[in-house]
Amino acid sequence: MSGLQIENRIWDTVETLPRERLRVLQTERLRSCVRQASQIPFYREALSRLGVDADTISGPEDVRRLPITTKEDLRQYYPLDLLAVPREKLVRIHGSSGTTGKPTFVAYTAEDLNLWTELCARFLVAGGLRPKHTVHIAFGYGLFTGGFGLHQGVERVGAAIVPAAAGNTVRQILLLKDLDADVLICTPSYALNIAEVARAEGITPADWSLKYGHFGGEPWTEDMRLRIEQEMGILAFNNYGLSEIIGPGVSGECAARRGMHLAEDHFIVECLNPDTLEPVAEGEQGELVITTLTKQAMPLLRYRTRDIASIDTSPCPCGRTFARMSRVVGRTDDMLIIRGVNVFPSQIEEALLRVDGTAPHYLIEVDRPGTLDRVTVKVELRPQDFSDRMREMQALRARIDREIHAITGIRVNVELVEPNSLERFVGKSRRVIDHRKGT
Ligand code: DLL
Repeated sequence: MSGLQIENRIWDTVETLPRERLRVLQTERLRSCVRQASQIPFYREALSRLGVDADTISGPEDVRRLPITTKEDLRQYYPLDLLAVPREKLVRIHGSSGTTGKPTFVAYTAEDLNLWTELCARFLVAGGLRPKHTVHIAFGYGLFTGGFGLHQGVERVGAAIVPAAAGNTVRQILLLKDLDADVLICTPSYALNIAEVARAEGITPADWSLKYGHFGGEPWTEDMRLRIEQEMGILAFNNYGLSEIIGPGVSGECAARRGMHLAEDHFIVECLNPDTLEPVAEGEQGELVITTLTKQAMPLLRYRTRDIASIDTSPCPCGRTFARMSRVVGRTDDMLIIRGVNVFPSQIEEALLRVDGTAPHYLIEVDRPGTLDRVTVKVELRPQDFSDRMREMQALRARIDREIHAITGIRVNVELVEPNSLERFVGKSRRVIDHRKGT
């Protein structure tokens, strides 16, 4: 663990609004959001079918009367048929990082862009960013919201930006060192990749000025955080968002790092049982369903994120009153059902990181040769632990198998592979190949 600590600073006093006043603000905004959404024929019809009139909304709970929106709805109205403003009001269009088929787009008015910038500044400051810092952004700049979103947030705070973008890891390390970056921004898997290449080049944390990392865009575990912090000598902060809603900035960690504060003044976030769409009890895991309260160009009502997490409204020592979401444990569409047991790739990652001698690089392959599912987990060894001795390697495999079984309850085939043999990612990682799909 790094010895660094950060001072608690709050970007916007609204973040400490008493929850009773937050309710009032959310209620007012929910009414205006329903009015704004009514500009879109799709929502106008759905709202009138459900008999919802903005004036009858009396509290944030009334969000439950609104229609649900899914990714399929966005696909159906491709490319930009869910606009609530005339096209000439748009100033930016981004897209989701969907790996299959057409992307889904998100459009911004000038006001939306300003909001997005503020939300990114908010979590960056909560996680230690100060105007004196130099920030290295190794996210892709493009349709993906990571690069531009974080860039705008850092600019708003007034720190210096090195817009390195993703890729060419050796060069990233040169820039990080020579420009004395204090902060690294990228996906957690790319941070690990950078750390690994730096180590191979003989660089230790003493050789650079990095102090903080802001990582997001994909699920990662607490053990992964520890691993990145140790390798880089930094404090690592988690931040969450999705392009359909606005991009990064939906939530982020404060100095206490006990969950990510949701920007509840701009979003109502429900945590629902994905099968019944009923709310789960506070602290229990469910699917996050988000309503945008203030977005102009593309307001979304009860958007099913498919992300599984829990929500905690208990007071946080930092003084912010906004609820915190847990890490995302996985996505409903990433969840593997293995012989009837639900398993998230993040659980396998957690198990692997508990076994000394493995690198946090892995690939999960699932197939069904006969009638039973078979899972193979390919795990990369660290160069120093790679051995010719059969007995040592077998003991390591057995340890991995035991940890995976303890966390997931399933037995898998563990295949140890050579150092540096699995694919490395500069953006979001892909850890699962499910051969059962499409069969
Ligand atoms: O990944 C936005 C973003 C960029 C967030 C950079 C944070 C930092 P999309 O490409 O639309 O947008 O992907 C959104 O990524 O639904 C989650 O499944 C996942 N995700 C994003 N942040 C986290 C996180 C951006 N901190 C999808 N932990 C979301 C876990 C995350 N999953």
